[in-house]
Amino acid sequence: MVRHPDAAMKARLRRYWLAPLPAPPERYRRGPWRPGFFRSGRRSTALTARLGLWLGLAFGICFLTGLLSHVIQHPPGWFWWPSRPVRLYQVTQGLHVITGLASAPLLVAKLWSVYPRLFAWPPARTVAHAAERGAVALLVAASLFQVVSGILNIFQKYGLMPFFFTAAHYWIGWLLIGAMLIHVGTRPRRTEGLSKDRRRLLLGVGAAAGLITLFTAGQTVRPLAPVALLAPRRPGDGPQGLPVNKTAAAAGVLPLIDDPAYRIILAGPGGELSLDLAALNALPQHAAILPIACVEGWSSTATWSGVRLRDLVAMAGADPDRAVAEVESVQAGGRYRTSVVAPEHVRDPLTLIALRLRGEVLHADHGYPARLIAPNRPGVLQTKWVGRITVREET
Ligand code: HEM
Ligand SMILES: Nc1nc2c(c(=O)[nH]1)N[C@H]1C(S)=C(S)[C@@H](COP(=O)(O)O)O[C@H]1N2
Ligand SMILES: [Mo]
Repeated sequence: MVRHPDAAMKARLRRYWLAPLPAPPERYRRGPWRPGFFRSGRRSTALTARLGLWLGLAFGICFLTGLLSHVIQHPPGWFWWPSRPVRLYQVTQGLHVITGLASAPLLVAKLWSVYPRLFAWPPARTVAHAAERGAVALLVAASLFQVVSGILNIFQKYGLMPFFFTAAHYWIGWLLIGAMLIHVGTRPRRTEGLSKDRRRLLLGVGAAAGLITLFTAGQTVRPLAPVALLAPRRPGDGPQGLPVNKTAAAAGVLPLIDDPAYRIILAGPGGELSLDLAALNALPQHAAILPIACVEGWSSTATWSGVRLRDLVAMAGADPDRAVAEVESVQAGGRYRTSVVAPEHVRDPLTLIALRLRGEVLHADHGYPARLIAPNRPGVLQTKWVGRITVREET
């Protein structure tokens, strides 16, 4: 019989892939590797599968909303992000953190339900089996990393993370999703129904997830603010009833913003203008009700008022319907001292260089003398203590 070369190749690959690996000597089979070491009647494939389904959904939502947050902050050329609905980012990032937090008890329960398999004997039966277990190990590590690093981030425990959170969390998000897809493709199928006992356990895990949500969602869902006992921030905390991420003192801007020589330099095709506070106040003032929606998952809405960015863009000699503005803070350093405002947002009449918050002059910590506030943007892009605006027309 003549074999097709392709088939021969496949057969050979299959042989290597499924070749049995030698088992380690029996005398190493000690401790948790002993047969019959684990006995809990509650562990079951049905339970594991259900937990996995919920966890998979939660991680899927985290991945998509996280990726969205990433491209909004680092827009690739093809990406377009609208300025309306004004609360869209508030919702997607709120969902990211809410779902992420709710996934913590699911992850703990899932790991508890499968950890005896860590001690399978023999550790790897075939090359395929070894690869599958490797993917699971990666999945477990990446899941723990995402949930733990995410929680440390929202509680601002940067000292406990000796790496740049955003980059690590972003790349491990990809790793997690990749490992999860492999796992979904190779996992054992569900075989049994859920016993009463296991159903009760599942309910308990669901209740834990629900309580965590109830006690944290108030950082972005206003009606739940009074019970946001576990949330790092609540919408009404802080000066002028709004939380602060970086204070004026921490940013080192206090002497600069109180200086009578404070100006906004407005640079554009028409040249450079220097606007002091009196000049800014003499321009037409407009109000906008907009949230600050921090990437860390808290948000708070207030009435802002000040000068429309599109009016300033026109003063700089550019067409406000197709201009890009770079807004820079007087802050000397820091990752968030500048942000780029794309045409969609420049054009929007709700995009303001705000001078007031809830009718009062801005508090120093909220960006006095002037700060950017625009609809549907992450908080990190709402630059405080504005010192320069550079306008160019899109070609
Ligand atoms: C308790 C769970 C989680 C919390 C509290 C959390 C929190 C956060 C926070 C605060 C950010 C914003 C980072 C920043 O721009 O400063 C973020 C971004 C992100 N998260 Fe999570 N996260 C969690 C779980 C996950 C999971 C499970 C995934 C993926 C499977 C994920 C994927 C992402 C991605 C891709 C980003 C964008 C990173 C970037 O801007 O470059 N997160 N997350
Ligand atoms: N210049 C400057 N602007 C900044 C920041 C900063 O560190 N420096 N932090 C940003 C972040 S992360 C958020 S969430 C908002 C918070 O605004 P608020 O402190 O007025 O609530 O300001 C943004 N503007
Ligand atoms: Mo933020």
